[in-house]
Amino acid sequence: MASERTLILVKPDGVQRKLIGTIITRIENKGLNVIAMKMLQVTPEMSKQHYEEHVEKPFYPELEGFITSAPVVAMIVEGPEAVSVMRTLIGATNGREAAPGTIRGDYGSSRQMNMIHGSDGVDAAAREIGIYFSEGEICSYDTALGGWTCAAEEL
Ligand code: IDP
Ligand code: MG
Repeated sequence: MASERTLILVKPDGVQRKLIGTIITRIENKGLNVIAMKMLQVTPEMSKQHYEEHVEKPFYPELEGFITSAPVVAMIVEGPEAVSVMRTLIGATNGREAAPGTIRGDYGSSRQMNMIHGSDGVDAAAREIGIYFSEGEICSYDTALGGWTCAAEEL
């Protein structure tokens, strides 16, 4: 089981609703490591890069307006199967359909204002991390908890 990295954003609605701490706590409680983090304002150019698969879709102008409307908190999260573990923790895109217990299921009811972004695959994660972070901003580390959060044979 490979250790993976994924790009997580607390989106503008999450920052405005003061959910930064709640969302980080959910990630830490799951046992994953936050290995890079910063607050920034996404520009229209960054939005087009990040959401390249959606740029031609009818909802893209709304999405760009939303993601550039206020600061976001960007993070790189690392751990065993971090990409799919985070997608499961985040829940379905539409908060009205997201399962209770997921972040989107517990804190929101919107399809657009769904508080958090998580990369949908390992390749997408590598590409998205490159948009938000330089190599020097990444601080990968081992924790003292080490083998108590995941058995060695699972890694
Ligand atoms: P995901 O964030 O669950 O991967 P995507 O389908 O990749 O969902 O869409 C990216 C983001 O675009 C969503 O998280 C949401 O904020 C926004 N979005 C998705 N579909 C719509 C829509 O139909 N109208 C407006 N915004 C949308
Ligand atoms: Mg997506």
